[in-house]
Amino acid sequence: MYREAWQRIEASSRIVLISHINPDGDALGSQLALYPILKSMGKKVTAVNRTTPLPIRYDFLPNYEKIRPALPEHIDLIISFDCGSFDRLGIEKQDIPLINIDHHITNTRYGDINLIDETMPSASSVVLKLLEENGISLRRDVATCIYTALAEDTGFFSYDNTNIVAFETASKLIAAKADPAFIARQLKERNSLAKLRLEALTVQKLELINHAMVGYAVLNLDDFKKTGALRSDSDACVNLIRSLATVELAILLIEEQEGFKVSLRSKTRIDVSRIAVSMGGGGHKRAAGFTVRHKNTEKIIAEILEKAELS
Ligand SMILES: [Mn+2]
Repeated sequence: MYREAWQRIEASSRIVLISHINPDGDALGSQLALYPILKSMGKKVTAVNRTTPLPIRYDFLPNYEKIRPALPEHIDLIISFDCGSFDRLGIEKQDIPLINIDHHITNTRYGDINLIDETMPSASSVVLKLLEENGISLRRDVATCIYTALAEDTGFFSYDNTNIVAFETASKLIAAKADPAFIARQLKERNSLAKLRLEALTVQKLELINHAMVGYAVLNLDDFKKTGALRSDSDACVNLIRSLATVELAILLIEEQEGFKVSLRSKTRIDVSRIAVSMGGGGHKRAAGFTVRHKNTEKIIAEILEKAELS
């Protein structure tokens, strides 16, 4: 499969690299890892993400500024990264071959070639395997992107997807001159005051139920206005809820125009990907999400508890 994917890349000249809407570090890092490599192969490459503005915290990634919000006119191959279902790319169905590079257990295999390995700690680890299997050597800019993606998806090597592959991958990337301390500083020590205020508000609004085993908070549109925080700042808020000693299941409801985006996190027992899939979303065992098109927050919480078999 890895060979076949590379042959397809070699045979194409106008290639789009696209990651999921509301991208995280794995989405952007995986996508940007391939950008300079395909460029150096003489391909016309466009990196696309439909979200504007992009989360600024990833602005240190090489070629971050090359990402465009729209597809170019002529394309012979699309490669998607870290995206469990086609709709999360935010584009219309295209009559163009697609390589789907991912590690979500819930991936719907929407590609013509699907490089999906759910044992991988990050989509970027699948990208590294693609490069290795095809004899492509690592360069520093590429290693920085792959490492950033890996560090983010493993919670800096702390979540339970932190397996031996994560450390083996990391050591290869550091050998290729990725700088772990630099990357950690970029991601962890450049918070905006607005983001810290959104976190404070999350703690203020936190509700604990089921003997404090479940923690949830609702962030309204107004909360983002009040704090000046960006939607991407809320990723940290759901992890903050999970960090409470008693919490096994953390739920964050983020208001959108027509409903809520729901983020789920668990510590050790509850498979939140299963809950998310049954609500039309997807993700991983310990981190998943879905969206709803109504604003009845009590109903949303009750449904989650029922699916988690906690009600
Ligand atoms: Mn990922």
